[in-house]
Amino acid sequence: MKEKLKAQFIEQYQTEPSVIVRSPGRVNIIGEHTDYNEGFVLPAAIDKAAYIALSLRDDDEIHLTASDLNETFSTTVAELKPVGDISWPNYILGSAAQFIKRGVKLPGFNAILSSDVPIGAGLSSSAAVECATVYALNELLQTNIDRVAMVEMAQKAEHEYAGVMCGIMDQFASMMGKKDHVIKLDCRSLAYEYVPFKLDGIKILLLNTNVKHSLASSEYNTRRNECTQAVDWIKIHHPEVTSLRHATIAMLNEHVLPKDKTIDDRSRFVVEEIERLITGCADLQKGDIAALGKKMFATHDGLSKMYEVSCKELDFLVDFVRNRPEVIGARMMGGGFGGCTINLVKESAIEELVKAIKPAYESEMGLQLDYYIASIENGTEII
Ligand code: GAF
Repeated sequence: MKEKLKAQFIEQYQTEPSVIVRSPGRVNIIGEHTDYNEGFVLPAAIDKAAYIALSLRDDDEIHLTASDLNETFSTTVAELKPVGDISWPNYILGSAAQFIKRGVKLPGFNAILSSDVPIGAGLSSSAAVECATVYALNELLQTNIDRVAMVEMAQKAEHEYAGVMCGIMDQFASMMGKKDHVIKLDCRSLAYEYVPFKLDGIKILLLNTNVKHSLASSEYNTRRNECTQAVDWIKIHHPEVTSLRHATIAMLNEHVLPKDKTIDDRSRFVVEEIERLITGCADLQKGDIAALGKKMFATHDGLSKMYEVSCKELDFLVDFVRNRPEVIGARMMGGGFGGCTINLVKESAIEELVKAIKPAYESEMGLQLDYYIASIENGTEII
């Protein structure tokens, strides 16, 4: 990838890139829609990544190329703003804009982007680009911003330039990932712990529905607002509760359920999911993978029935593997409405499983099923 990007950069901009950065996509073992509720998540960076080659310019022009799409985009630092009709420049421009917001004098730059994180697959292809851009610019501008602050800048890029009010999980996993470890992240304090994740004979199998329903980002923002509404109702009686992280089932029974069943379902899922993550992470640390796997199925059911962010394609894939002894756990992953399921599967049985599920999915849904065996890798780095 390094040599390929370098050659493309020279061809496009007639100079060598000053830096090439790799930033990975992510999986999340358990803990979905908990990050923006100040709960915990358990993600890891994977072997699929975005790569950006970048050089600063002497003027204020910004020239971008998406090499996989064969598209270019140009603007200037003075005119930096979100672009309406295409999405990929926004991840780079939004990340660059964060430097200006920090008072850094940003010159123009040339960049080439390439990525093998499938788009719309729930593997955080956009966070990977944001983290790669922030990291590359931090390096070249010598701004010495620490990694966690860069995570926050990348998250703001998504809020301000892509319009998705995401939590911090995806950018954190991409930037902070560690080979063969998952990250137990407290999204309130940003305290984190690396937990070993090397399971004998078990692999992470991602099944890509190849569908991304158009409501994904609007429904995401709606879920956030629904959680805020629940907190507002609880706060009237318990002023110390400022997020669902500190809500209890008893509080929901008393102050949310009588008001609105849907908002109760949403917030009940989140309160249960935070608990599931804590106990599921303890299962992992004890080596009780079967118990963790059961919780993954429970997470899927909650996301599907209470949080209502699944879809028929994701439900089909999870139901198909539910009673197969070779599948330890499975669930939809990420924001929802399409993308991948994450499956913990006995390595020796993966081939057979794929042979069975692929034609079943394709004939039932009329869509192609792609699959990847993900390995857990380090986070953002210069290559
Ligand atoms: C998306 C968001 F970007 C994350 O912040 C997180 O909320 C996730 O959906 C759901 O857990 O990936």
